[in-house]
Amino acid sequence: GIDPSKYDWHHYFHLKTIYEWIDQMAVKYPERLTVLDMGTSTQGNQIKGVKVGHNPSNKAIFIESGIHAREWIAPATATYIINELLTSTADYVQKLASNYNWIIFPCVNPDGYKYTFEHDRMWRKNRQLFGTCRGVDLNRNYPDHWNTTGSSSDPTRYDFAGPTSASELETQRLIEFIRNNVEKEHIKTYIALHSYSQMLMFPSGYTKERVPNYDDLQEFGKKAAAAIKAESGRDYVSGSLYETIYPSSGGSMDWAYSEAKIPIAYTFELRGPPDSEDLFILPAAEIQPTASEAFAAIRAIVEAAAEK
Ligand code: ING
Ligand code: ZN
Repeated sequence: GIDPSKYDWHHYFHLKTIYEWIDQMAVKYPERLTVLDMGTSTQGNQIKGVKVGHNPSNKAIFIESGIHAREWIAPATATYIINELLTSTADYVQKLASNYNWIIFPCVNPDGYKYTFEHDRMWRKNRQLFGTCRGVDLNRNYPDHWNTTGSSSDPTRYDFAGPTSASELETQRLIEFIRNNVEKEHIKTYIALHSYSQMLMFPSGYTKERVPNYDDLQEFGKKAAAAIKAESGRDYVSGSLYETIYPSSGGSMDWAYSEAKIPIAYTFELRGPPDSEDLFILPAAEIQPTASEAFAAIRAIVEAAAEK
């Protein structure tokens, strides 16, 4: 690992370094940052997160990233947001930091993330063993219309939904954390970070049928896409997940929305590299602009929802 004081948004970092950086930020900002522990993964790695802000009457925004191991831009974006909330002197960021509590878990698939650094850059799933092959797609393992569309029962596949719904420890840890905290922390917004495709998607993933607050989610999504366009000139498409990317069931966002009843839920597909074969390998030079536009989109969603 490296010295965590060298942590920045011009490089991608190992799990260990991300966690050391979190611990260091907790020492630096003890009044505003609390380190959270979701428990351990299949291979015994910690699922560490943070809570920024602790006003008990504030609503909370929950951000999950790194559920897919190879999408390195997602954890990098999550740590960027943590850093902005703690260090930015911009008026609008300070308002976001004082008006909301932010619960952020940068790496909800730590075994997979480590594996992409040590063995296979293109690994997606967790590392659970099934005979001669490994891995459940954790974003197909959630208990909401599990394995009904856009997932596989074949453990050799990249979109293997698992042997049963919520079979994986990582899934169970997140479900348990949300169940224990959704009311206590007033979690009203759930954001899942992925790459690549430049999309801002809301439920449902498993059906084309519209959710009750479809119009609101569509409106906030359009405002978020406009915020990105204004910030970086990039075009992001917004819409329901089913209609925008591909039908798929068992995703964390669908579960958070329909089972945990978090009314504002999005999955962001962040940037991929231009003209490349390896669309998950975003050059490190693009971390900063990608993370910054994602934060602008989250801000737009949060502010649009507050006006309702
Ligand atoms: N895309 C997501 C995936 O899991 C998604 C899209 C999100 C599907 C939420 C289902 C639920 O396939 C990537 N790039 O991982
Ligand atoms: Zn993904």
